Amino acid sequence: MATTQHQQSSNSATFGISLVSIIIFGVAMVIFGLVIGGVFTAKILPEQASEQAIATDGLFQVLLTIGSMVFFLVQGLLLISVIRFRHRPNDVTDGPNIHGNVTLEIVWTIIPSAIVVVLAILSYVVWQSNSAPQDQPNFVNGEPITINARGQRFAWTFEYVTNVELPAEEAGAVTVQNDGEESAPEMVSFTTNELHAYAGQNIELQMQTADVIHSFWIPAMRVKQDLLPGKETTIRFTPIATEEGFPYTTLQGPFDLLLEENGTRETRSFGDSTQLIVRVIGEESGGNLTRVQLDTGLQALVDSNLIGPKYARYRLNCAELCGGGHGEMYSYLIVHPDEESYLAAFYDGRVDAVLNPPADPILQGERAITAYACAGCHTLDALGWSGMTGPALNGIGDRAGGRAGSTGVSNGAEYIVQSIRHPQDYYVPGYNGVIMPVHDSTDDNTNTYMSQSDLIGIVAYLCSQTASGDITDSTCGLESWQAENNTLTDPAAVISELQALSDPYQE
Ligand code: HEC
Ligand SMILES: [Cu+2]
Repeated sequence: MATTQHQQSSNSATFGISLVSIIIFGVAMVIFGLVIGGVFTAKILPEQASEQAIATDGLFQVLLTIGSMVFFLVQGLLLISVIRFRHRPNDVTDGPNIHGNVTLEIVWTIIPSAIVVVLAILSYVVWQSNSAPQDQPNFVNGEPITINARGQRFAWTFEYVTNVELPAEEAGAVTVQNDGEESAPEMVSFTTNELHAYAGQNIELQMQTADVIHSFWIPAMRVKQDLLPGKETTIRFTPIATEEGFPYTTLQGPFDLLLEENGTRETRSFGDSTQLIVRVIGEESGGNLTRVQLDTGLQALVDSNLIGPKYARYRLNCAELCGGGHGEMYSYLIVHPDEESYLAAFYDGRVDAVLNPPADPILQGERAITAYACAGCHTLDALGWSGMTGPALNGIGDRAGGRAGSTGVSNGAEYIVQSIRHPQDYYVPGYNGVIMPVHDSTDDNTNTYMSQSDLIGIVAYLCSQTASGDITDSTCGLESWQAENNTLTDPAAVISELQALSDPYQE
C-alpha cells in the first residue's frame, strides 16, 4: 500500500470537520453495530436447539456487529460526502490534490488486520470446542452405541448399531475363530430414515456416502459436515431442551380430525395404519379437544386423549446444492425430552422388532421399509413420506392388480416385487426414464441391497396400502391373502406365496 510521497501532500485535509463530529460519528457507528448485532442475531437464526448453537451464535453476533459497523462507516461516509462535497452551481474548480497519508495508511491497515486476526482466533476456538469429542457419546442405557449416517441420492438413512447382543443362533456366524479367540459378539442393529436423540445426549455420527458428496446440515443444531466418497467423516452435537419445548406428537390411527380451512370446519377420518405428525398448539373446550397444526399449515381439532408422547422435531437437510435432488434430500431429527421417553417411543421398540420379529409380514414390512431410502422419492401418507421424484405410493395396493394386467406379470404382488427389483422394466406411465435404484440381492455394499425377507415384508406392506384402509380390498391377487379384523389370518402362507414370487433369490 506504499505510495510515493510527494511534497504537495495536503495536510490541511480535515475539510473543516471537527474532532467532535468525528467522535459523534464513531459513537453512532458503535451503537448501530451493537443494536443490529444484538437485536437481529436471534431474529434471523433458527431456534438454538443444541449446546453448540450457543457458541456459534455468539460468534455470529460478533461478526454481524462488526459487519454492521463497517456498513455504517462506509455508507455513512459516502452519504456525508455526497451531501457535503456535492457539486454546486458555477463551481468549476477541481478538488484538492491529496497524495498519500502515511498515518491513514497505517491506521487502515492495522485496524482491519487486528479485527481479522481476532475473528480467526475466535472462530478457531468455537470450531474447536464444537467439534471436539465429547464425554459419553451416543450413550443409551449407560453405554455408547454407534450411529452411522448414510447419504445416498437422494435420501438419508441412519443405522443404529446398539449395545444389545444378538442371541448366538440369530447371529448365524461362528463365534469361535481359528486361533481359539472369541470374536466380538454381533450386536442388534436397525436402520431408520429419521434421526432420533434425546435432550442432553452427545450425538456422534459416523457418516458415509453411497455415491456423491452430500452435506449433512441441521440448522437448529448449527452443525454442518460434508460426506465424502471413500472417507468417513464425523459430526458431533448435543440437542438441548429449548424454550419451545417438545411441541410435536404422532397421532396414531384410527382418529377423526376436525379440520379448519378458510373458516369452515370439516371432519376427516383417518384409518388404522395412519400415523400423522402434528404440532400441538393447545387445549380447547375445557381440555376435551386439542388444537394441532399439520405440516401443510392447516389447523385442526382432535380429541385430547389421542395426544401421545411429545418430542421436538428439526429439519435435517442436504446442503450440497448441485441439482434439485439434494435440495429435496431432507429428513428430520427427532429429539425426545429425556432418555426414558427416547427408549419408550423409539429405541426399545426397534430393538425388540429385531429380537422378536412380528409374524405378520405386513408389520415386518412396515418396519423394514423405513430402512431404505424410499421416502426420498415417494409420497406415502401412512408413513409421513413426501418425496416427489417417483409416483405416490398411496393406494398402491388398489392399483397393483390393474398394473399387473398392463405389464403382463401374473398378479399385483408380483408387479410390486418387480417394481422394486427391476424398476426399469416397468416404468409407471408418466415416469419413463426417471430412475429408481435397483433393490436386489446383489450386495454392492450400498443400502440398495435388499434381503428377501425385507422384500417379502415390504411387498406385503405395500399390498396392504388401500385407499379404504381395509386390507381385503387389496388387488395384489394372493390366494392366501385372507383377513379377519383387518389382520392376515395365515401370515405364514402369505410369506411362502411371496417367497415363491420373489425366487430365485441369492442371500
Ligand atoms: C431415486 C428415487 C427412488 C427411490 C429411492 C425409490 N423409488 Fe420407487 N420409483 C421411483 C420412480 C421414478 C418410479 C417410477 C418409474 C419406475 O416405475 O421405475 C418408482 C416406482 C415405484 C413403484 C411402482 C409404483 C406404481 O405406482 O406402480 C413402487 C412399488 C416403488 N417404486 C417402490 C419403491 C420402494 C419400496 C422403494 C424403497 C425400497 C423405492 N421405490 C425407492 C423412484 C424411486
Ligand atoms: Cu445430497
